[in-house]
Amino acid sequence: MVYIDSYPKTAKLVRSQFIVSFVALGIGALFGIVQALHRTGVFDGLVSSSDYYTLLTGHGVLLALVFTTFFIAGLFGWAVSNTLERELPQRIAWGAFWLMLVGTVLATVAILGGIMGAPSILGQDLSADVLFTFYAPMQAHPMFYVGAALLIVGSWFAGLAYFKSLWAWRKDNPDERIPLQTFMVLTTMLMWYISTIGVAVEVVVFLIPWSLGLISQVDPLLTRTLFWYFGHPVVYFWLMPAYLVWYTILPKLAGGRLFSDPLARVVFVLFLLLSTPVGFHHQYVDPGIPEGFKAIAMTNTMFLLLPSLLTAFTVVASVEHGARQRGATGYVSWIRDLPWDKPAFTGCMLAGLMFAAGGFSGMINAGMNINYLIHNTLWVPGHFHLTVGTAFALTAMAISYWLVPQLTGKQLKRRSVAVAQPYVWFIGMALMSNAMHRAGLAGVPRRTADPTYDEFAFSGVAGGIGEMRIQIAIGGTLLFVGAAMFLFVMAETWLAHRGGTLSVNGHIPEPLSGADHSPRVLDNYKLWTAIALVLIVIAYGPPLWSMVADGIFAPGSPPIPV
Ligand code: HAS
Ligand code: CU
Repeated sequence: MVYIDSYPKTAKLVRSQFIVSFVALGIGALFGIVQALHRTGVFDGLVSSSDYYTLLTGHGVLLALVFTTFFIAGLFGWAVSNTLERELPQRIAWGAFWLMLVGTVLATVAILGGIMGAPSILGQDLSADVLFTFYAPMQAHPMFYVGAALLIVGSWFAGLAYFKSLWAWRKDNPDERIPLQTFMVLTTMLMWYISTIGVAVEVVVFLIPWSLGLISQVDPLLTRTLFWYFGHPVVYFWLMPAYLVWYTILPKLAGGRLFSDPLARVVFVLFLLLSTPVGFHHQYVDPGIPEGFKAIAMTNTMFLLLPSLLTAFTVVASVEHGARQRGATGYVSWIRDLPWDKPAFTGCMLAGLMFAAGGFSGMINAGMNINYLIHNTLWVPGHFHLTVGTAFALTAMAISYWLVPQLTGKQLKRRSVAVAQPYVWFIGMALMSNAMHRAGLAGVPRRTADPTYDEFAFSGVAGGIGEMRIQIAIGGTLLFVGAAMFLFVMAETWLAHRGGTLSVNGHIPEPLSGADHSPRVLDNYKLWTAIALVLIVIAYGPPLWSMVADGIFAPGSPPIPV
């Protein structure tokens, strides 16, 4: 039976979440092309350079925070209901949706109000050009922070709906292993609960009172630290849903089965343990954090490469297994026999391929000494457009080609556009992110509307800055076209009439090595959460203590001697 007929209520919820997510994608992509053309000097007549930062904030918030969170909530809701075979508890799940939506609207209005000259609220003009990392000392209108807080609290309730489903399922199935997709969802959510505490404290205790004028100052180092405590794990909150798709759905699309359920569980547990005690790798240049603790964060980060490297091997092996099931032979030529005409498959594969490059640039970021070379340069946006902007975004779009028909009961429309779309994204991103990486090495700064300075010539790495800029502009334009193609296919599919039997179904084949091969301890959430907390206390305890010991609102805690 089609998903929409088995779980009509949750299907409606997931559809609503996807609609918000896709609207955010459309607006965010529009801001993206405006920026790409502005900062490369190709066309800077549309917005002023001071409004550039507001658009940049809108771009980051709508894509990295809203498009992602709503899509993930939808994907997770589908995965949990489908594998636990029950509707999500509706009141909590819809409550979560509305909280997140109200939060999103407040934050977006606060950002856009800054450009549009909206009326002042609470005695302050609307503005939020604080970028998607929104830490002090830049300050936004309180509405922005309240919106951000609601989005996060909403996501907590979304998680509660998954856990409640598990508890209900457990009563009926006392001895069964947690189905793999649900296991992945819950592990991700536990990581999310642990890490969002940091940003929640930052926003509620510091930024909201400060923006309301209730307190006169905050400690920038402390609020940055609380932000990055969350700011690294959030990237795995984006990555783990993509991994859920690559592990559980991609092998099926390739015609095969996942290699190993136990290994997939180990990978997710490793993310739960290691995602958080690494946030200082975003603060290598911050004063006031002892070098030794930065080195601990670097070491943990290097360990954190392990689950992704395991994933690369397992997912590729599972896809190869699929190709061989379809009769492929040869060491390399099996790649030819994969279903490259299925947009969901192609999108996930190209997303994975790009993530291999994005992961390697991440390793470079993580090296404490090489980080000084690329920090705050265009290299970093180059890195994260391969990771969140492709590994996540392209996987999300690709899997929508497979999922939305099941959520609506309608066949995918405009299939030829859908087949071409991942390639357009891939080529656009290859141009843009490669040029961004190189421009970063040449010293071109990130977050800069007009990165040209009188009497200063950026030294070229290969080719010239002009050549890199034009690649960024062309790449950015292709990405906009790619997003538009995706939204066009979605709109056409959504608006079509239901009819005919669907060519897709949500059945997930058993892995070659199944859950019965997985040690039971892997499902022991209490144990893993406890270890994760201990690692966090070791990594963050002393430096955080030194930041708060001189008063929590006072900036400039003296550095601990090392
Ligand atoms: Fe990162 C900055 C380090 C992963 C996102 N990162 C950022 C920022 C964002 C971001 C948004 O250490 C900017 C924040 C800001 O605004 O300032 N990152 C890492 C490391 C990893 C990493 C070590 N990042 C991600 C992921 C992200 C993401 C995932 C989003 C989803 N990142 C950093 C550091 C900074 C940073 C520093 C700060 C830089 C600075 O100075 O500001 C690792 O997790 C990466 C491990 C991944 C691999 C690749 C494995 C390959 C796979 C491919 C499978 C293949 C398939 C198919 C499926 C080692 C899994 C292939 C098909 C074939 C046919 C072959
Ligand atoms: Cu990070």
